[in-house]
Amino acid sequence: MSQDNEYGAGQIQVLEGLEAVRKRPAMYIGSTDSRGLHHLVYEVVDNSIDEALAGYCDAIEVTLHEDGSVSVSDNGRGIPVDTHEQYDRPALEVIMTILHAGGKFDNKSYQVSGGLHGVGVSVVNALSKELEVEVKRDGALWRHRFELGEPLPDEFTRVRDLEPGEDTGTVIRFWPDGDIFETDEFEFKTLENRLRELAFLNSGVEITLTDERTEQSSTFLFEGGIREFVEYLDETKTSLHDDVIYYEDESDGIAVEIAMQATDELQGSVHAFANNINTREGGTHLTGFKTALTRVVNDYANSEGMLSDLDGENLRGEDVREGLTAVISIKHPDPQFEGQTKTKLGNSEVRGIVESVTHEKLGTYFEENPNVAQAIISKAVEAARARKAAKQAEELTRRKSALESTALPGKLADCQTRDPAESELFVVEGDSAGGSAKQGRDRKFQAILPLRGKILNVEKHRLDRILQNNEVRALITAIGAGIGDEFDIEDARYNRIILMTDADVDGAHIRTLLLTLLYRHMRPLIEAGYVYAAQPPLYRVRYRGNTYDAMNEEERDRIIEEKCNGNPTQVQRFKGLGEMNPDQLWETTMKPENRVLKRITIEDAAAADRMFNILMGDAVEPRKEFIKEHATEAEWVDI
Ligand code: 0RA
Repeated sequence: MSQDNEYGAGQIQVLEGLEAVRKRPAMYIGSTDSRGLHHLVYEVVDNSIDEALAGYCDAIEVTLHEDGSVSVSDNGRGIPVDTHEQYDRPALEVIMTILHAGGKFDNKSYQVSGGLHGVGVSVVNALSKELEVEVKRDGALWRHRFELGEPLPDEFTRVRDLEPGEDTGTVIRFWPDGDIFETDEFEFKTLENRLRELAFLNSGVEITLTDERTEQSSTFLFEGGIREFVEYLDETKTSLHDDVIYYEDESDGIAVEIAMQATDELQGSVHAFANNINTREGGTHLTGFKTALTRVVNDYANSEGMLSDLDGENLRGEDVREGLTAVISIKHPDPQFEGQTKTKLGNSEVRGIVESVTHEKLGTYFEENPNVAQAIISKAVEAARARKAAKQAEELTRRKSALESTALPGKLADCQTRDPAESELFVVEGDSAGGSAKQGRDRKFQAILPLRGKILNVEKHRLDRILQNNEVRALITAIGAGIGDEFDIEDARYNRIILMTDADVDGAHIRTLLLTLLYRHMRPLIEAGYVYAAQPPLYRVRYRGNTYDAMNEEERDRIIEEKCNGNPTQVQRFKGLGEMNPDQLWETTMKPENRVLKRITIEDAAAADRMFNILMGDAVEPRKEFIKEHATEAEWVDI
């Protein structure tokens, strides 16, 4: 170790690097909110995954400690502790303190590092109050500690010799800096979802998450890799064939793995990953897959004369992908990430590689499994027919049709302003609540659309059938932006669409039906943050002439305790919106100064897809489980 009191060139580089990270953390980890906080963990785990991809590690353990720290341990080779020649300092220090140094050490073929995180573990170090590394290698256990990213030179020690047969590995434990992050609360579920995904994407690596705060623990190990990922995504669906279709190949140092399964669902989902990063914006791997899939299916269908019903037309990609669940995972030595969120794969050579692998392997699979090919093609032909029928219906429902000006639904009590930015649409369950809402509202900017009973379950029907439903049509015309391919958010007549349903099981069901419709067919509304759930109070407490409303039982009890000396005059439970008079509804649920709205967000397309399947599909048990688990999960906002 050459560590003297004067700063060497290396030391200056370290301090400048750490300072840059601490000054602009968002540049390195995206944000300093909960998402950024969780990125710290992913960053450290990625290093262990790299070690696994290099073939030296098959177990990773993530632990959430009670003191707010997180540790990530692996059984890899251990971070090198000898002197790094270029920097003339311990290699471990270089990796932990110099930006982007991690990867320069050896020629690992695929590093996880990419667009989303992959900035290197030194960034985690810079953003941690304290960080401790324990390495087992070269016959000993070594420990090194850092504060705010800076090495504590006296705290790099060889602790003890390894026992004979003792495993090598690395443990990195860090305490996130509370001055940097807006929150210090790690969420088990969030981490669990990402670690599960990593375990699917890296078969044979066992990943354990332990929460010492709650004594929860999950272990993921999938020998079947992305095949099991597809089975997981399709857990509640009916598959059209027994085994998941799977193929893999490597070409020019680029590894391609694809798993897929056709189901009897209407919704399909293709999830594309590059170097373990969920490329939500797609890219060349996805394009290559889609092109080849459509071609292989059409080639086979034509050779078997299966397209005679389509007036000589070929199947479109969207027909073929109806009900198809697929996971594409590629690993590339030098991935280029593009797009707004850097989640679009840009490498142009990947397109042709995925295309030809798919063409060859899927073509062969179809030849060898004609029953599967035929099941997939029959489904696609049916989809194509429905698509043609829907096109006609869609055009009729389009706002900019000749009917437009007079076509607003009769039940809509529209607002006076024509400025969408100010306008709100309350979609209300039932005519009686609709009546109260109409009387209670501020008609300047609040419109009311009462819907009667349950709308059609859109998960179960194709668009042509959905568009025949009166309640659905009323909603589409009121919003005024079309639907499906024709949807244009620029035409939305309201920038807030507020679902106001009863706080009971029926209300939750209707809200879910509406959300499914919006999610499947008007998704930009959700993405733009235009969709909200109203939160009517559940309880009203009176005490000596004062009235207090409570959203839930805890709040009710707190009010009774704090405002009523434990002795309220009256506690009323609102059973439904219809029980409130117009004034109460306005004061508690509609008036902007008082109300609490829950904004509906789509964080994770894969999770959302699963949710809608579980919630709207046929299987009852998973649905019950899911509702119990996620009952309180959305984000609360005051608007
Ligand atoms: C650089 C070189 C070598 C291993 C690692 C980094 C390494 C880093 C981390 C971070 C967490 N776990 C890790 N495991 C390994 C390999 C040097 C060698 O033994 O040849």
